[in-house]
Amino acid sequence: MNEIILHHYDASPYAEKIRLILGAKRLAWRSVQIPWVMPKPDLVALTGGYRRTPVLQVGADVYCDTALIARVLDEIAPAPRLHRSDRMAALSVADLAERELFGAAVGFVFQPRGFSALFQGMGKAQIEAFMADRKAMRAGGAPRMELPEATGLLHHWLQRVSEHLADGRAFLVADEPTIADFAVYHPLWFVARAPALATVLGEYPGVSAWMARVAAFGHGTSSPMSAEAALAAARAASPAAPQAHPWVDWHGCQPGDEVIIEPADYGIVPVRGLLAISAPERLALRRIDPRAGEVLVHFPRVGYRLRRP
Ligand SMILES: N[C@@H](CCC(=O)N[C@@H](CS)C(=O)NCC(=O)O)C(=O)O
Repeated sequence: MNEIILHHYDASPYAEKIRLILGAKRLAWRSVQIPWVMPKPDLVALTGGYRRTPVLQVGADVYCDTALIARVLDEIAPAPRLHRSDRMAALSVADLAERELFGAAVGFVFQPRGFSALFQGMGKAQIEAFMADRKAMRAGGAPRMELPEATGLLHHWLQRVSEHLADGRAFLVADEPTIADFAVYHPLWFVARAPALATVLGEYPGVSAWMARVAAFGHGTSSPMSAEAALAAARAASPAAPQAHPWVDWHGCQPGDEVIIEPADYGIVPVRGLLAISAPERLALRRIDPRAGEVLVHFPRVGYRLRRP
């Protein structure tokens, strides 16, 4: 099998979600560090425009969004299986955490006491570039949550998780970890990274103990890879056969139609290509890039828009 390549940066909570899943599954992977802000020319050569973090690459298949990346990792390494159709509670908690808790954590950390951790080691120009980049990334999408609402929602989640864990269970939904554990964990990890704000977690010892159990999965075995080597790996490989996925269509599209896919919430950069997969849960575009060669760029269906150019 082609190597598992994660394009990410250390401070990204969504990347931490995937690094921990790689750890829980004891996988070996290659680590490509990407910039925090645009431009990201090497990443975009693979994705066709998608700029969010992280992105998973397996040969010439490029997977955008952690909702899909987590499912792909379940296919590559089924134990522990994080998504099970008989565990709808796990899937629903994960979806809700991505929608509510992540926004609350970001709104909470974006306060002066959080900036010191977020911007550690950055100069004034870098901080300004970061703020301008994130403002541009949210243009046309959902605004960042205001601090009082973010604080209230964060406590709401912490209280709820704390009460849920009070019966002594090890993980949120089952005896083993599910996708719910990783989706709830990564926003709290983002809060925990800011020492001046992490005290909020100390108010919920059961949550802190559960966080330690999730953190103990570690990150698997990673070794660094350059962006150039990742592009060479894409050029050397062929994308997986799209026929493995059933074709369902609610857009009036045929295989090979030229379409655009973009996130529906923020970081809305259109990716243009030929529709290759239109399955119930996922979409993929075929594109040819001068640096990456022929690649298949995959997206989850939920949370993304498909339209004609
Ligand atoms: N729904 C996406 C959200 C990813 C996301 O928002 N990632 C943040 C970093 S944690 C991001 O892309 N920030 C801007 C950037 O890295 O350029 C996913 O699950 O992958």
